Amino acid sequence: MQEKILVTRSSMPSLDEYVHEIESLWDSHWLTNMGAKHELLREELKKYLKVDAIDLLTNGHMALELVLQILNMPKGGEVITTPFTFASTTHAIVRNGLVPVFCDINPDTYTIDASKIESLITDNTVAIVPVHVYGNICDIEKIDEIAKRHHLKVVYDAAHAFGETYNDRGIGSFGDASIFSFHATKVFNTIEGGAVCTKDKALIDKMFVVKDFGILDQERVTEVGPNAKMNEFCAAMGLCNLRHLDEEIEKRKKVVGKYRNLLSSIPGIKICNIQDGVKSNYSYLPIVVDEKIYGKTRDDLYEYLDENGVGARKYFYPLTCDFECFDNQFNCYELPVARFISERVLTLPLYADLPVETVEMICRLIGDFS
Ligand code: T4K
Repeated sequence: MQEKILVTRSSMPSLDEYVHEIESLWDSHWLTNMGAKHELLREELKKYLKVDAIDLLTNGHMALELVLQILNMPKGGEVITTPFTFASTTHAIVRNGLVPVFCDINPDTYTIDASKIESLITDNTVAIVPVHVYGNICDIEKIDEIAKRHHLKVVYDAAHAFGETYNDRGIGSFGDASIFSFHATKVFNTIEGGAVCTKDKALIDKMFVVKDFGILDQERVTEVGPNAKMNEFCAAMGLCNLRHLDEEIEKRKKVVGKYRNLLSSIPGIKICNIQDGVKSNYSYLPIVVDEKIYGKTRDDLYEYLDENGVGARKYFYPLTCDFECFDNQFNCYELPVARFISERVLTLPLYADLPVETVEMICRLIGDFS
C-alpha cells in the first residue's frame, strides 16, 4: 500500500553531515547549557534573520511565554490577539496570568484585522500579540501606530515566518519582540527549538538568565524561570539545516507554484496571494473551501482526501477561544471572519521534496470531488 502523504515532512541534512557536526561533542562532553554550537547558531541566525539580538530556546512556545513574562505586564492585563492560531499563542498569554481579548481576522491574509484592534482597547489593555499566520505578514505599520499611540507592547508570534522579510527588513525586527518556532514541522528546524528576536538587548540578556532557572551566577538566582535552553544536538541540527535552507525554500516555492497553477481553475477553492513587499518562505498551503461554489464542504473534502491517502490538516480549527480548556471564560463574540475561515480552511501537504506528480494527484482529487 502507498504511504500516506502527510501535511509536511521534516527537512533533514544527510546523516553524514549531522554526524560530522556532532562529532566534537564526543571530545567536549558539553551537551547543553549554552555550549559552542548554541552560540555559533545564535550568531548565524542573527545574520540570516537580519535582527539586532536573538536568543535560542527549547521551542517557540517557551520563547513566547518567557518574553511575555519578561515584559512584566500586570496580572489580569488584557492582551489583544487572534483566535485563528495554534494553541501556543493563546496558552502563552493565559499562562502568564494575562487575559486574551480576541480580535477578528483579515479575510485575505487571515492575520489579525488591525482596523478592529482599537475598538477592543480598554484601560486594562497592556499588549497586542499578533500572529504572522502561515507566514502571511500582519499589518505591521497600523499595529505599530496603534501600539505607540496607546503605549502598548507588541510581541509578534512569527512561528511560521522564519526567514521572511518585509520591505527588506527581517520580520523578527518588528514590535517589541518576535518569536520563531524551529519545530520539526517548520521551514527551518532544530528538531525542537525556537528563538526570540528584538532590538532590546537588555531583554535578550534577561532571557539568557530566565531560560536557565533565573540563575545569574553560581550564587545568585535573580528570576523565577523554567529550563528552556536549547541543547547542543538541536543546535547542531540547526547548523546543518541552515546550510541548505535557501535551496529548500526554492523547492517549496516550486511546489507552491504548481499547486497555485492547478488549483486556480477549481471554482470555490481560494488560495492566499503573496503580499507586496514580502519575501515569502512558502511555509504552509492553506486553501479555503467555499461550499456554495465548490459543492462540498471543507469537512467533506478533508474526509475524501484522507480516504485517498492524503493527510491534509484543519490548521486552524477550532478557534482557540473555543477550546474546552477555557470553558467560555474569554470573549468569543464578533469573530465572523475568523469563524468563516476556520470552518472552511484546509492546509494541504507541503514540503521541499514533495514530488510534482503528488501535487498533481492531490489537485486532481480536489478537482474531481467538486
Ligand atoms: N505559534 C504558532 C502560530 C505555532 O503554529 C506554533 C507551533 C507555536 C507558536 C509553537 O511553536 P513550538 O513550541 O511548537 O516550537 C504542529 C507542531 O507541533 C507545532 O510546532 C506547530 N505550531 C503546529 C502548527 O503544528 P501538530 O500537533 O499538528 O503536529 P503533528 O505531530 O501532528 O505533525 C504534523 C505533521 O508533521 C505530521 O503529520 C508529519 C509531520 N512531522 C511531524 C513530526 C512531529 C514530521 O515530518 N516530523 C516530525 O518529527 O503540531
